[in-house]
Parts: sequence; C-alpha cells; structure tokens
Amino acid sequence: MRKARATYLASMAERVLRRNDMGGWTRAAPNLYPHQWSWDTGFIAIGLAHLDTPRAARELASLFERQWRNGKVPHIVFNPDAPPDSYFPGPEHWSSAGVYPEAPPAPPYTSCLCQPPTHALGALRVWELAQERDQADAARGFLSEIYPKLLAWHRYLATERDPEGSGLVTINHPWESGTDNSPRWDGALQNVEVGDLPPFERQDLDDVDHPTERPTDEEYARYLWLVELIKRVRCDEAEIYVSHPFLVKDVLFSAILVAANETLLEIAGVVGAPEKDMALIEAWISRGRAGLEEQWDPELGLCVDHDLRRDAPLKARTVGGFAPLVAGGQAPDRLDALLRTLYSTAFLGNPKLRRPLPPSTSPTEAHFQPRNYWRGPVWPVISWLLWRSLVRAGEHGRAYDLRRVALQELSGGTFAEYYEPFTGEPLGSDDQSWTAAVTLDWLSYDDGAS
Ligand code: 2M8
Repeated sequence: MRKARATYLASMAERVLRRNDMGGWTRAAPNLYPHQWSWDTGFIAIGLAHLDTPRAARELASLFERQWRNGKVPHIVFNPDAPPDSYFPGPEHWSSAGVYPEAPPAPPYTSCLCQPPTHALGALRVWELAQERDQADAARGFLSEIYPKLLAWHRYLATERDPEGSGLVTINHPWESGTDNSPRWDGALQNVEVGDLPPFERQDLDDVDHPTERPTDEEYARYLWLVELIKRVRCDEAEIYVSHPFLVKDVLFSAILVAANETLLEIAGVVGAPEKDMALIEAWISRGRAGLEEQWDPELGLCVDHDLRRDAPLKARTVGGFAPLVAGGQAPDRLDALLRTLYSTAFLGNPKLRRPLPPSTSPTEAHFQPRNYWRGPVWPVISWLLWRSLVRAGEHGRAYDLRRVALQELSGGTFAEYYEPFTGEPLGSDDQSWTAAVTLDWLSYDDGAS
C-alpha cells in the first residue's frame, strides 16, 4: 500500500473511532451494536492508544467501572441513553430477573455473561505508546489503577470458571466465546432443549443486508433459553455448574487468557506488584498451556473445545483450533503442526480464498457458510490475534505477509465486521469499531507492508 493511501486509511479508521465515541466509551458499531462490549473494548483501546493514550486508558477504565464483585467483567455494559428497541436482548431483558447479588449497582445495567479477556493487551499497548510520547507518568498511574482489577478478573476466570483447575475456561453461553454461532458450539447446543420462551423480536436482522449473515432464529431461541436459565439462578456460578445444559471448555478463550496473563505479568513488573502475584500469574500461564495441550487433536492438527456435559470433545475445523498459537510458548513440533494446518488447504492455503486470510470456519468443514457470521467469514480482529501470535512465535515473515494482505482487504475503507472469504465482500456492520482499531494498529508498523 502506498504511503498516501496508508495515511488516508488511518484517517478513515480514526474517523470511525471518533464517530463511535460515546464520551469515555465506544459503541461496538453505529447501529447493530449501540453498547460497550467487553472484548471489543480491549481491541478498541489498542486502536485508541494510537490517537490519544488518556482516552484509550479511559475506555478500559469505563468498562472496569462495571466489574462485578466476584471479578467478572460483563460482556455488555448497556448505554442508558440508547433507545429501548435498539438492541435485543437489551438491559430490560437482563434486569427483569431482579437484582444479581454479584452485580454492581445499576444503572448502567450489564449483561450477566463475560467474554475473552483482551483487556490486559489493551492496557499494555496504552503503556507502550504513552512511553513513546513522554506520557509515561500518567500511563503508569493508569496501570496501577487497573492492575488489581485485571488481576481480580483473571482470578475469577481461573477459579469460578475453572473449578477443576484444568487451565481451561468454562463458558455458559456461545456469546461468551465471542464466536457466537461458530460450528464449535453446534454439538453442545444439541443438549439445550428450549423450554417455554416468550415470543421475541430480533433487532439484529434490520442492520444487515441479508438475514443469512446472522445466526438463525433457532440458534437465537437456544441463546435466549440459556439466558433465561442463567437469570433464573441469579447468575450463581456454583448453581450454573450444577444445572446448566451448556458448559463448555473454550480453548480460544483459554488461550487469550494465557496471552493476557503474559501481558499482565509485564504490567505487574511496571507497577511493582508483589512477588506472590507474579508467581500466581506464572502458574496460571503454565496451567493454561498444559490444559490446551490436553485438547490437541492430532487428526485435525488443531486444538478442540470440550463439552463438559457430555464429557466429549467438540471436533470442528475453526480458527478457535489455533488456540495454542495464541497462547504461545509451544514446543517446536507443536508450533510446526499448527503452522502446517494454518497454511494447508483447510485454511490459508485454500485455493478458493480471495486472499490468504483465516476464514473463521474452514471451507473444508461441513458446516462452513461463507457469508454467515462466525461460520466462515474472515474477521479482521481474529487475523490481528493470529498476526500477533505469529510475531510472538518469531514467525516474522509470515506475520508480515498476513498483515500486508489484511490491510489490502481493509483498504476499501468500510471497516466491516467481517468479510466473505472467497470474494472479499464486506459483510455484517460497517464502521465496526474493533475493525478500525486493528487497522490503526497494523498501519503503525512502518516497514513497507502498509
Ligand atoms: C457479536 O455478538 C453479539 C452478542 O454478544 C451479537 O451478535 O449481538 C459477536 O461478534 C461478539 O464477538 C462481539 O463482541 C459483538 C460486538 O461486536 O458482536
């Protein structure tokens, strides 16, 4: 990409983040997602850090103001000023169950779920860029404030969401994975028998060109039934473990936690955290990597999720399977095996792809659908995660190529939520905040790829 084009693209990405800025927090997208989403926030902070480090710090601080008493960071913080019918299920849907003992006082209301912990990655990027701009003192102050909150969040995931001590995080709902309708969850959703559900009206279908870009009504019924069950037990974690029909060890979530713990260790060093914290975080990292190793599927050359209810692996060729790459620190033979799969015809080497970018689900998978949300399209944030993982694995040439090609796809300037893998057509929402954010981060590397 020519320098002038890169500068223009950066200014367009900046415009998206500014337009979605709600004053201290950023909506995930202008229409489809008018609230603050948890794992989007980690990526958005990374993008904002290139524009304004105090504002990026504020983004994370706003989210953590709604942290639950048990350490959980909620998956959505609802915008009190959003019109009532702008998103479903909205705040009234969650709050109709009454008070959740662990939730902070409302409003603003939050959902009861959580999402992958990208926040430490965002916090560290704020620190790195602040140092380059002589803003280290303010950024150190921010890190000191957010560090105990991040630690409490990771502790919640390592304990409440892993009572087995397996190193793997349990999710209670596909929305917690962030990869909502991925075929990863098809097997486990079969355990979910939808009970008496009041009629509901979806809002999401109004904001995309075609309903086939979104989950089906049948999937939504299951999602809402799971929400209903979580509400009935007031989100009591122990009770959910006993009675909930959807309990899954999510390998990508777990791997992001490992990456976030490595980052937290760096933050702990900056803020002078006690030795015992460091030892604890290191133990979480080792346990996480060992847990992922247990989930390795030699036939797929990928890591697979695990359905706790049926005690069975959930075999599916999806980007989630690259979890050990995201977690890092792999033995050379495991890294080789992951790279073989990544560059095979199941993923980047697939001859039908418009560009060698990771489809969310492999085109060789039976449930692959090229236009449908997490069942096939390319998601720039996932490409960013894999790019970061390649850099950390020392695979600089591969990382460079991935970023260069990803930026080509993004150069259209729509900052789409996801892209059709065979045509590169933008799909889902335009002006998606996290897409603009990773674009800004990629463009900041001045080495010829952009
Ligand atoms: C999508 O999820 C929400 C529910 O959480 C939805 O479809 O309404 C997912 O892509 C999720 O990963 C993302 O955080 C969210 C906002 O971008 O949208």
